[in-house]
Formats: sequence, C-alpha cells, structure tokens
Amino acid sequence: MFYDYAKIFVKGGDGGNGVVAFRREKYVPYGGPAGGDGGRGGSVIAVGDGSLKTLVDFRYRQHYKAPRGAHGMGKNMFGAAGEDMYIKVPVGTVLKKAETGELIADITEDGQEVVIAKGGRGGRGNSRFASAKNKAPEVAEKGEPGEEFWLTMELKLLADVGLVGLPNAGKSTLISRISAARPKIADYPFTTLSPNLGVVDMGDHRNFVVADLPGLIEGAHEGAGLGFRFLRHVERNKVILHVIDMSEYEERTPFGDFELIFNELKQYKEALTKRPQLIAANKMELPGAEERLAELREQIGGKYEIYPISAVTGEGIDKLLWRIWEELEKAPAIVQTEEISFKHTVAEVEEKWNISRDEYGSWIVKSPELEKLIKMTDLDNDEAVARLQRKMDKMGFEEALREAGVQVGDTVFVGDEEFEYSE
Ligand SMILES: Nc1nc2c(ncn2[C@@H]2O[C@H](COP(=O)(O)OP(=O)(O)OP(=O)(O)O)[C@@H](O)[C@H]2O)c(=O)[nH]1
Ligand SMILES: [Mg+2]
Repeated sequence: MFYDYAKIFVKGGDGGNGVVAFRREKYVPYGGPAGGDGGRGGSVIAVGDGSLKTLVDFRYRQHYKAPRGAHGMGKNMFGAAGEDMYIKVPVGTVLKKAETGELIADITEDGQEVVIAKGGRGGRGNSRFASAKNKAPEVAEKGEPGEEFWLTMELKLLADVGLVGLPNAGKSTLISRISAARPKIADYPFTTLSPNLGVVDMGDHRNFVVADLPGLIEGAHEGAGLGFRFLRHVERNKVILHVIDMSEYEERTPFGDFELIFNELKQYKEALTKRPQLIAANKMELPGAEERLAELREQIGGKYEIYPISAVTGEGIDKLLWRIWEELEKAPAIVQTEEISFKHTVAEVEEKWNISRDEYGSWIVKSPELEKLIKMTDLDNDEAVARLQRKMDKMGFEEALREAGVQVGDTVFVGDEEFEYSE
C-alpha cells in the first residue's frame, strides 16, 4: 500500500504558569514581588525530509503533543521553554486543518520547516503586575494553552511530468524505458496500484522526474478505481503526458481514450487542463497503428502535439523527451495549487463571542478569546478573578450579557467554566 494520506492530532505545549512569590531577604521585612514567568510551550513543527516517500509512519502514531513550558519560580526565575517537537514529512506534503480545510503548509523542500501548532506563551509572574498603586500584587497568569487541532496530510508527489492514461496503455513500460524505475508491467489493466517515480537523465546534469500513475478510468474524478487519490498527484505535474494505446482492441478509439482522460482531469480540477499537455501515441509498431494515428491527428486537429512512440522498441522516445524538456524549462519552479490561508489563532480571534441559551435556561458563551483568558486565570485567587472581571468589562462582555437578557442568578457557561451571574 502507498500511504499518501494521514490524519493526526497536533498540540502545541501549554505555557508554564507564572507564579506569585515575594523576595525574602535579611533585613528586608517585606520584599517586593519576585514571581517569575512561565516558559513558553513547545511548538509542533513540520519539517520536509527528502528521504521519506510515504506517510506510512502516521498510520501508527496519531497524536503529537509538544511539552509544556515549566512554571515560573521565585526570585524572578523564568520557567524553561518546552522543547519544540519536529515531525518529519515527505517533500510534497500538503498540511491542512481537518475541520476547516485551511491550508497550513505546503512542504516542497528538504529541510523546510513550518510551525503547525504553536505552543502557548508562559503566564506572567506577579513581578510583572507590580505598579505604583499595587506594590505587592498577589496575582499571576496561568500559561496560555497551546494550539491544538486535527491535521490532515496529503502527499502530492513532486514529479515534473505525470503519465496519465487508461489502464494497460503502456505507462509503466514507458517509465521503465526512460528511467531506472522498474515497476510491474503486465498485459492486463490495473497492474500499477501506486505511483512510481523515475528520474530521466538527459545528460549534462539535465534531468527531470516522471511519475507513472495507476491507470485512470471513467469516473476517476469521483473516486472510481481510486482515481481521486491518483489525480491528486497530477496537481503537481508541470507537464501532463497522455499515454494512449494505438493498438486495436475492443470498441475503443485512441481519440475516445484521450477525451475520457481529459474529461476526468477537467472534472477533477479545471486548472489541470491548462497545464502543458502532450500526447504519446504508444504501441506504434503494431499493425494498423499508423491508420489510427492519422485518424487521431485529424480529431485532435493540432490542439495538442502528438508523438508516435513504441515503449517496447524505443522508437520516437528521444524526440518526445526533448520536447518535454523544452516545456519544463518554461515551467514555473514549483506548481502551487492552493493559497496558504492559515493563521496561528492562539492570539487572534475573529468573532468576539456568541451567546446562546440551552434547553435548561443556562447561557452558553462561545468565545475563544474569553475562554483563553479564563484558562489563564487562577480562579481560586481573588485578585486574579478581580483582574479577569476588569478585563471582561473592558471587552464589553458584561454589557453583551445584559443585552442578551441575562439576569442576576443565571448560570453562564464560558467554555468549560460555570459562573453565576451577579452585578
Ligand atoms: N506492442 C507493444 N506493447 C506495449 C507497448 N508498451 C506497453 N506494451 C504492453 O502493454 C501492456 C501494458 O503495459 P503497462 O506498461 O503495464 O501498462 P500501464 O499503462 O502501466 O497499465 P496500468 O498499470 O494497468 O495502468 C503490457 O503487456 C506491455 O508489454 C508497446 O509500445 N508496444
Ligand atoms: Mg502501470
């Protein structure tokens, strides 16, 4: 099996808590505040690794959590930061947030690093809350929670050229002829079940990567014959090479085969049809192939270039490869198919809050910002709670609750915390 899809859970480490502490010195009866900040939590970082070829590792392990930051200490000592956690992924892996489909990263280079789930910052110790008014604050922040979510990983092979065609057209035979790849070749459809990569050496340090994809069939764009998974790899190809069987069998025609595959590409992603496309008319040494070639030329009408070849005898292949090389030289360095839209949300919030009422009459407040604030507050500490209250007022939360119709004595849930509303 070729593992080109995985879903994992990632979590950045929570920040360490800040602490409340005071200096104790000889001859200084009441020392100033000396509680240090917590350390930041470790982040989960994806790193491209050119030696990996599949996502199989993620089948066995699904949870990746970076360690939390250490808590602050007395004498203004900061907690140590949690160590970052690196997860190695093959080059060509696209990372998305599972819930929203937001693109987080497209790992296209060996050694490329992208922060996936950011660790939370450390909570501030009480030294940081000292002011002229309050010289001995008894308040400290708890650490900020790290980002956490389910992440999907899709491997989209970074091949320059993709070989597409119906099963049995001769794609694997062709790649074995032009590269060192040795996929299975057989006289029946669906021989190739996962993509094979091969490097074509044109001499003088000129080379390119070809992907031999499993045969596509009608309905591939909807998943027929696992087509959806294979079409994914075509997305990265700079040049699409249609391999068409020119031999006579059954009721089919070369042009009909071409149209079928072209439509599958189009329905999968319209943009694919805008890529440079060439046609390799294969098995040309067989009887009758010349007539069918003439027919195909007429039907294509010059829209796409046709290269007659025989993957078995090698006829016509050189000319085709040089034409491919020419196209590749014009192509962009990397085919990016999606825009990165992801932002680390630890500190950012779009919607301030959403207030609703459940069937028991309790008020349910959903607010990432507020929930985070509460998580960072030590609710057993009166001074910390007072500080939280002031912040909530400033945000306009109190007013929003009243507007929503909240009465004194009502139960209000903010995230997992339950409060009773009072003036
Ligand atoms: N006569 C002739 N036969 C060929 C040529 N190229 C491939 N074949 C034969 O066609 C059959 C299918 O070849 P494959 O390379 O396995 O075809 P494929 O497109 O990879 O097929 P799938 O992996 O099933 O999609 C094999 O029996 C090959 O020997 C050719 O140029 N001439
Ligand atoms: Mg094959």
